[in-house]
Order: sequence, then structure tokens, then C-alpha cells
Amino acid sequence: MDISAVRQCFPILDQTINGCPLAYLDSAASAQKPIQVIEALKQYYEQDHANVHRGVHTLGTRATEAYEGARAKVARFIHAGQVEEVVFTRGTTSSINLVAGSYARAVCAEGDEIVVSAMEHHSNLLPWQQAAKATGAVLKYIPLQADGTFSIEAVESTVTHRTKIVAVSHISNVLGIANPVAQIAAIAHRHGAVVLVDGAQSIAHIQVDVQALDCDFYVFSGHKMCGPTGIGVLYGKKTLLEQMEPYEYGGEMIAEVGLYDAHWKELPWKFEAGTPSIAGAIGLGAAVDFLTQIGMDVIEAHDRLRTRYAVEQLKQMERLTMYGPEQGRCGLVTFTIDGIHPHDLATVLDQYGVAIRAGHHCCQLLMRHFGVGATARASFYLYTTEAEIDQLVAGLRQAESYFMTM
Ligand code: C6P
Repeated sequence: MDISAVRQCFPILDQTINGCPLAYLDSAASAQKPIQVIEALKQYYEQDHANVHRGVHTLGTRATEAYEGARAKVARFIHAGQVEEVVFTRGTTSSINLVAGSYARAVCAEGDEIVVSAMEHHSNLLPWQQAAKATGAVLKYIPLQADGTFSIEAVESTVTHRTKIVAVSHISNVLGIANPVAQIAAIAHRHGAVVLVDGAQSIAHIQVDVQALDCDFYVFSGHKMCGPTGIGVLYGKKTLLEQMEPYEYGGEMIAEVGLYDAHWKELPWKFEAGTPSIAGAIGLGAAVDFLTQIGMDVIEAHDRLRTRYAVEQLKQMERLTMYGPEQGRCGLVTFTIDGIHPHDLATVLDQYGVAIRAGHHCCQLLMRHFGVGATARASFYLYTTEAEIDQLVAGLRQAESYFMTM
């Protein structure tokens, strides 16, 4: 991969912050946008904007074709069997709420089980907590090992014939480690349960094939994969989506309306009430084209290389603790430095142009497991250079010398 050519596609990266070159190491929170995506949004708003699925006029037709074209691109990108299995949502959080609000509430009853892990992002936890409360189902946790991961044996012993849903992340936003979701899906299916995979952190880094994984639902956000904010995807197997009731009601999603009832459109539109994020979908389609052109295998190899480099550099800092296994990481490193609050670290790093995230990363259960309130996290993507990681390490050393002499 020609990294300087890649970086030229991202105008935002070419700037200084506090007099230093920007080192954007916060892509796990949100990735930057290439010019190809920005241009697609500009083209849509300058030339093609109208509402979709309504007007017969030329702009309405163009907008509808671009919106539905983006759906087809996403379906190909994740290797969905059918285009109508791709539902546009606002993002990962909305997609999980849709499944928890529609599917879980319909299939779960008193004594049934919903299985999650304490590694999950709050977005893959709170909707299940609420669904469990509403239905009387039991929320069960796959036990974690000391390093924050769980074994496949632990999944085996947690899932039972009462389990209706297993919801796990593909790649953890704190550990950067991939869970064996194909094996988890096989275990769930053996017990008659479905599996939802939270792909928020994986979709940007690895080639996802929903059919090979045999997951029932796969959810992700556009903004983590170079697309716009406000757009995301719920992939669901057609047989399941067909069984499910809509989650939101209103315009766009109906076939016919009577005084006291209505009939819904077919998939995927029955889940897309109201005017959707048309620009978001078109921008996501452009992001898919961009990533596909570079190649997801190339992107994964680059991201793993950078992550390994960061681990090697950070390991040399004596006061630094890394969280999660050392091997197998893709895209991020989470750490603390003894005696310095992660927010202070992030603030000092910003003085050196380095952007990282500090806090609980919406994973309070995992923070509690590690016995910390917060950690710092540096995350990498296709535009990350080794020089930026060196800039991070230099900034951390500055922070150490500043706080240690105080
Ligand atoms: N994690 C992070 O900095 P939304 O906000 O809906 O686009 O994505 C939610 C979400 C769900 N699951 C995982 C594994 C995630 O990492 C995220 C988003 C960001 O780690 C923002 S909190």
C-alpha cells in the first residue's frame, strides 16, 4: 500500500495542532473521511438531492438510485446473500436497539436467556438489559479470563437450550482482539439460539463475510469505516427479518394504511421509517468503493503491522500497563501509565499534536474487570504511519517526565 498516496486522500490529516503535525490516533472512535466520500456528498447535495422512493421527477429518481445503489454496494462488501438483508440505520447502536426491541421482545419469555459478555460496549449491553427486564429473560455473562478475553469453552458452558440470543462483539474496542464469532454462531445454532455480532470495530479492518460467519445479525456504523456519521447497517438473515415487527412506524415503511391498522412494505423498507440518511448512505457507498479499491486484505495487513509496532514501542515504557493479550491485536492498544490519569495523558498528548481517547470507552464492565476507572487508547487505521506512533511514544515520555517531576 502506498501510504503517502492514501494519506493524500485525507485532507484533514494535513494540518498542525499546537504547532505539531497532527497524529490522529483515534480512528476507533471515528475514522477520518477520504476526499472520495466528501466528493460523493458534495455531488449529492449540489446535483442530485431529493427525497427517495417518492418523487417521479429526475432528482427523486437519481437520489433513489444512488441510495439503493449504496445498499447493493454494502451487501456485496459484507457478502450478504440478498440485498434486502441490508437495512440502513443510524449506526451500530440503532441496529442493536432494533433487534433488541423487535426480535428479542418477541421471542424471549420468562426464564429464557440472552447471553452477552462483560467485554461488550454499552451499545451491545444496555439494549439487552432492557429487553431482559421487559420479557423476564435472564441476562447471562460469558465469564472473562484475566486478560479480558473469553474462551470458546466458556461460551459452550454458558449457552443452554434456554438461550434465545447470543450477542458478542467481533473485535473489542478495548482489547483489539477478534472473538471467534463463527464458532460462537455454531454453538448458538446448536442450541436453537441466534447470534448478533457487533461489527463496529471489525468492519473497518477485516474482510467480513456474513455468510461464512453464519451470523444471524451483523451490525456496524459507517463513520468507523471512512463513511459519514448518522448512517449504519443492520444485516439480518431474510427469514428472521421477515418474522420481525417494525421497530419504528411512520412514513416510507407502509404498503397501505387503514383507520386502525396498516400493512408494511417488504424488506428492507419496513425497517426504514421516515426520511432516511440519504446522504449518509451515498457517502457509505463511496467509502465501500474506497476501501474495496485498496483491498480489505491490504488494509488488515497494514493495520496489524502498525498495531504490532505500537505494542513493541509501548512495551519499552516501564510504567506502562497494556490491557488485553499482546498477540493478535488489530487496530488499537489500550494502556495506562502508573501515576498519571488517562485524561491527563490525553491532554498532554494533544499539546504534541497527538489525538487519542481516554476514559472508560463505553465499557465500564471491562474497566471494572481490570480494576481501573479509565484507560488511554491509541487506535490506528490505513493512514497511520510509524512516525505517528513514534510521536505518540515521545509525547508519552514527555508526559511522564512532566508528571513525575511534579
Ligand atoms: N465505539 C469507541 O471509541 P456507534 O456509536 O453506534 O457508532 O457505535 C457504538 C459501538 C458499538 N460497539 C462497539 C464495539 C463500538 O466500539 C462502538 C463505538 C467508539 O470505542 C465510540 S464509544
